[in-house]
Amino acid sequence: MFQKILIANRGEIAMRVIRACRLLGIRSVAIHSEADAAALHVRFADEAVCVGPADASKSYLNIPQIIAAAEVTGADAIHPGYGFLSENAKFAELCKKCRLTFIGPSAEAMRTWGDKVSARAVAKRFGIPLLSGTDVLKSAADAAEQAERVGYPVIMKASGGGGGRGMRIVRHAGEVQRSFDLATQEAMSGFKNPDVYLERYVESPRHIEFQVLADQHGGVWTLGERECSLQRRHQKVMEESPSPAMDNEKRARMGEIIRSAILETGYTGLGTLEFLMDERGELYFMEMNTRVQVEHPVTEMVTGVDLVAQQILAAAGERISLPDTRPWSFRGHAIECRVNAEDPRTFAPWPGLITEYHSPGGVGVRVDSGVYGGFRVPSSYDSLVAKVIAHGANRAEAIARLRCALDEFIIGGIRTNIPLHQALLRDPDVIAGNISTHTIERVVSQGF
Ligand code: MV4
Repeated sequence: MFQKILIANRGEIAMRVIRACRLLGIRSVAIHSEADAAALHVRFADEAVCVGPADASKSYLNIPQIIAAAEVTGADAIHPGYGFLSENAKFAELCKKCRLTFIGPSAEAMRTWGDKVSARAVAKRFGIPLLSGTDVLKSAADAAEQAERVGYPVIMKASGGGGGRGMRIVRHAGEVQRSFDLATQEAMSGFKNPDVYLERYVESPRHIEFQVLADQHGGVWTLGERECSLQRRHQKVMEESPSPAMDNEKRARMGEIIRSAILETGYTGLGTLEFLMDERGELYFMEMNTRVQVEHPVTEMVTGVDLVAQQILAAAGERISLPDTRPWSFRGHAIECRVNAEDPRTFAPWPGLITEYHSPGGVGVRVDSGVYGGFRVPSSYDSLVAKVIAHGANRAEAIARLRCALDEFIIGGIRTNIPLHQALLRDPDVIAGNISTHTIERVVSQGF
């Protein structure tokens, strides 16, 4: 078992990992930038090392400094959290060379699943449903021919992209040449990989993702799904589990397909397979995230599994044992609100000093926070300051508890998007579970 883990991250997820370390009796090392010297994760970890200036490329992404910090503190593993270095296969490889365990899948698995054309090929081999689409496009002429076969509209995506970056909708044959050239250029400059592919475009999809956990002894668990359709510009705002659009039959069928794919590819650790659901309710695989996700708590609430603790145990080579995790054993409903330091109407970041802070409580309420009263939210990083998660016996109870929790949450001195969350939870369509990727836009335009 690990004696000491270095956490290569900041904010609420660094706090979440420190909590799991404490629970497991593992010492923790925080790293931080000069802008984060007074951050909560620095105060809560057993040790802390400053790795560079505010600019993330010189601190939280500074690989030599981070490896050196692990060596001087005698850490035996590195937890990357999400974002930053969490999906960097080169970093995972370097950790291994330095005899540090990277808490995540192997570098090879990160490459296989991180490249979207390669992930599509794996999904196809194991019978995970895919939209009609292509391999890497060889030329604009190839793209035109394939688009005819798939049928317009199609969407061109960068193989090295992800999370909505590097995508281009193509509605007519006349747009193919220009789209192919631009997509290829953007893929090259954005992801250092010019490869693009295309697939059928779904106009109004839901985003539904499945959580998996695998140990190094052939144990694989699928822990249900999360509904993440409430997003703005590919930034998720509110997530829930289970999805109002799923049932146990579907859940068990998808879970079994995913379980066998994960088992047979030898994938280990936590992972999330992201799907689109089309207007007819069919699910199609999009991409896999090979890390812990921001929205993991909603899965923890309905399954009762401590995902981060299990992720650490799996990386240490422990045999995982969980109670019954078949869909019929999941309990109730959980919803998460991402509380951001931003203007609730314009979405402009709103960093600054938090002058007053009171976090909510109550039955079924959980707050994962990275801030405190007196902390100055830096402008250099993403604007997430806390997550409020409510669990209930059913969706209506989760919503009721979440509303109360949001009303209690006092964050003074900065603007936050709490009013947007309150408006969303008053919206009849949100209350009915009729949500799509256009819901936030509509609620904002209606004013609140
Ligand atoms: C799509 C799509 C429509 N058709 N693929 C955005 C995130 C990335 N992982 C996949 N994304 C999309 N892929 C096809 N074939 C629409 C989106 C999309 C989207 C998906 C889920 C939630 C919000 C979205 C917002 C814009 C576009």
